[in-house]
Amino acid sequence: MTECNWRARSSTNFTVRKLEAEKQEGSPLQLQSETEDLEAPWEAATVQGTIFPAPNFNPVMDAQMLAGALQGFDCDKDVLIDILTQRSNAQRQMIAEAYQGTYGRNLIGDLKEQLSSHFKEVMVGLMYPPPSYDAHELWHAMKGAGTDENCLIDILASRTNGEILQMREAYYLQYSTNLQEDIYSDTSGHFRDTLMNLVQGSRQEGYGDPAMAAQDAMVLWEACQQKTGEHKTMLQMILCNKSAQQLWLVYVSSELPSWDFGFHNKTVIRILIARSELDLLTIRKRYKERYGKSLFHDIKNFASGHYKKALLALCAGDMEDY
Ligand SMILES: [Ca+2]
Repeated sequence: MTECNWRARSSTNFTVRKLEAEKQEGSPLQLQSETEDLEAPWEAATVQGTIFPAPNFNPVMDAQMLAGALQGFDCDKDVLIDILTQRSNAQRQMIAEAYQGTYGRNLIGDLKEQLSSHFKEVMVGLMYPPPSYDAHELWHAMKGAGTDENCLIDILASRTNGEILQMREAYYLQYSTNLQEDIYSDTSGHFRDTLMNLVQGSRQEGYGDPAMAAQDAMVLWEACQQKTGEHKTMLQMILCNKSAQQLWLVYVSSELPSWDFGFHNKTVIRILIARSELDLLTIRKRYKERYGKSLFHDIKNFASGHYKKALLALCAGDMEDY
């Protein structure tokens, strides 16, 4: 049976410094035992991801397969999907190192060059360590005119305090600018107050009660819809006092109905990539409970081609029940 991969995310294996070509000596098995202590049994019982470290992992062999797929006359996208969606993020980092070591080329660069559109977004997104991916998403949510408010709330409300501190560091390293300052200048009013609170990374932690989350979801949804400021106190109380995991349930429950009115590709990609090792299985269950159709079913209907295939692989499951 699969088990919760919470510990993988709680660990510091994903620090942005991994980007700085730090040599990775350990095997995935060592990575797990090293962080064993961080796993709390009640978390394992509550949340479950869909992607796990591949057994018998060989980064050099994966790098060779990817090179073959990327450098051929016609890029073999199935190989990219089979490898990149079936490895943990930590393993993908090792593949990128092996790729660089063997071919002297940057894997993200080659993926960007060879791929296009949403499929490219998924494959490239999978290659970022989580804090860098968050930083990347936040940057794009704010750059230029306007703000992708959903993206800001999604990321800041669903990450743990430790993850927020790491994303701030990654943001600064990648963009040479301060995340708090960017949020402050790109937003306004109560929404800004809330985000500024969240980005402090000093909230209570721990997984919430799902029934409470459903109730909060309604309040939050109303608050977001009306935008009159009437619910601002409630909204701020929820966002700033509840734990990240509780917030995530609130967010998932309140935000996903909008998919009924159109498939918001950026949101779908971001959630599937960021949550696949953490709680995507739990999200799938709640999605099905709440909206009647499975996430798998909706992706199948809305997406197409290799993009669809990659999303379904991350979603990992075609069961009718969820
Ligand atoms: Ca902006």
